[in-house]
Amino acid sequence: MARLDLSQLDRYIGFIKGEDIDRFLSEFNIKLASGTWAAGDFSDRFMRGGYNPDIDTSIVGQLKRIREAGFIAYVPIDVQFKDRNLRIDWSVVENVKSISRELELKPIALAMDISGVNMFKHGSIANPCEDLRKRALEVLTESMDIAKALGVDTVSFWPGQDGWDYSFEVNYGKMLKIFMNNLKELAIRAADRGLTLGIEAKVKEPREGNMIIPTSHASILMAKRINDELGKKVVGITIDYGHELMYAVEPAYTVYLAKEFDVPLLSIHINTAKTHSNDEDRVVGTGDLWQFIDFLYATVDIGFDGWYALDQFTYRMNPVEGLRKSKLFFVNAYKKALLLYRYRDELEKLREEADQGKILEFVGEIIYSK
Ligand SMILES: [Mn+2]
Repeated sequence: MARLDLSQLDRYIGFIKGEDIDRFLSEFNIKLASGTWAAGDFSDRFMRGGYNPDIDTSIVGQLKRIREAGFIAYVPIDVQFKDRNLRIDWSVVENVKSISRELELKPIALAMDISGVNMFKHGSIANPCEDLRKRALEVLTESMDIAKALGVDTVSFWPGQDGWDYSFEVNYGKMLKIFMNNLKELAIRAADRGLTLGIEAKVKEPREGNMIIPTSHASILMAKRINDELGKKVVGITIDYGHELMYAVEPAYTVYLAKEFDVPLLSIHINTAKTHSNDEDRVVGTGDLWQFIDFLYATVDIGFDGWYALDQFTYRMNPVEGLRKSKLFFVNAYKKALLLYRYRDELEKLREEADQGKILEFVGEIIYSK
């Protein structure tokens, strides 16, 4: 990769910490942001009142914590700018813009997530009720106005409640058709506004059966078809590392799959989950390190130059501490990916020889030392 002078890696021997963390990110042009939701508070069905009930849970409080944790960029959620009737509260938009300037924080995309709006508990643009589908389309279109006002060029849509809990609950064919038609309509509206539309897959949760986009294989297929029909690349995907592990695919493979089918990889959500588990959203880099570094390597190898955004829920940790730890481990894992990439010709040669022992030793030496 021409833009990187990988010989500079020699300056980062051992565990990167302190001021070297930001130096590393800027030196290698790595873009790291945080979702506002990752700054807390966090609640679940066991602790409905939240795990940190004393913190400021407003978007302003979240932005302050993201800044305090040493971040320069963030991704907000559309509903944070809307009132109970889902009308945009422009005073919040203006306030967030001014606080962002003050904190020197930059919004880099807008997450569109209405899965927490009770009215849409049976789904948004694939809701069984036509009136609610129309309303969801309207609400999401209005969200694009927020994106424009914030000056971001990507909206990322995660249809968490569109799906089913039980076998036979829905006609999958009908639901898919409705979803695809409305997704295309959303894409057209995004394009009209100069925005790209990201879609994020997840196999389940909150839906207990499947979500309408259960895997990135499906999101790639959906994006591809709509882009082909529109004759331009409006729809891309967001890969959530933990979501890939939920259905036990190789996350690095998904990165190459999007590339192979010419579907834009618009952003990457990072966190940690166990294979075939729930969406744990734990601190980055605390799981299978080989697999995570392999994933980061894949993003470097395909030339991904977008944002990695923390999508985590560190329930029993102070959110600022959780964000800091993820940044710390992300940087150190990324260094390993770059070290491997520096010697990629050698690695590729070993791969061609199909000598597993040599490949493992080559990779292992970098992962376990340096
Ligand atoms: Mn995510």
